Amino acid sequence: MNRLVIAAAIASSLLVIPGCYTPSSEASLNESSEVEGMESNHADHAEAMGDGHHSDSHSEHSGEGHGEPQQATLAKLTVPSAIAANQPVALGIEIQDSTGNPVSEFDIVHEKKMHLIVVSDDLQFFSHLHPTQNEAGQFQVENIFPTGGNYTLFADYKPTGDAQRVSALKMAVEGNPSPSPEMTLMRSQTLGNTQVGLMLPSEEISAGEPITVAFHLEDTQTQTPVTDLQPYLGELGHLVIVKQSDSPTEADYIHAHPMANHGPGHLEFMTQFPEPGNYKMWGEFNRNGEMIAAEFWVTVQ
Ligand SMILES: [Cu+2]
Repeated sequence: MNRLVIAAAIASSLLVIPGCYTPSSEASLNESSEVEGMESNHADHAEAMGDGHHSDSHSEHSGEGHGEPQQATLAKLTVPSAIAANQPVALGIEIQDSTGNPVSEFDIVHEKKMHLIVVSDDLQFFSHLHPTQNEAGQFQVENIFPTGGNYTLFADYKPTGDAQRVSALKMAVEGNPSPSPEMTLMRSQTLGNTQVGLMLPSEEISAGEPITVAFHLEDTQTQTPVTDLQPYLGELGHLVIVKQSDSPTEADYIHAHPMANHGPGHLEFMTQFPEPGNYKMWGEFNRNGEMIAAEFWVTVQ
């Protein structure tokens, strides 16, 4: 228990107010801030306890909720002690306040109380989950991890009366990851009957510069823009971006939503990349009930 209190105290000292970037009231952008000169990752606190492993993470204000109180929270991940690839794994996430008490009241954001983005640390695997709360207030969900290796879980949540935040949690799956394919800068991807094209203002992207990331979706049969996009979690699309690193942190995670509709099959997101590096982007769309997640790499100078 002592250790948790210490971790929470560290978290509150790390909780910085980022420069929020909200291009319009219709486009909300939850962007992680940078924690300059400080290690923002507490995943090395992971430990084995009794029936399973626990991993703690402090939270980072994710860019919404101006003027609201800023309480530090701690996310605590509980997973089985041995995790094998290719089988369902029960994940438990408890949010605690700075005194170690569970937080159980959350606001619904984009139709859910918690959004959980799971990526392998080589960014080959991506999954977007919605854990449900049990009676004790803990969030629970199952996931299948396709290969061994290290994974990062970004829990995105908003305690009632407080700011929205992101906590990065760490876990390992037995075995080794498959070799990563080469990073490609392909700008078109075909998923089922949908061709997704990515449009950037330029391939020369500078860190910290607001840019428009556009996706154009065409039906492969008719070669015309798709007209059957349905809202998914209250938006016509979601853009999740994670910076490539040995072990991504909250500061490496960006979640953006599209700006006002720009015509059939065309979606535009405003975002910015906090630092130079390679980033993987997943554009999520709902074509008449069929979920599409198109993935692209970008290099930022
Ligand atoms: Cu979600």
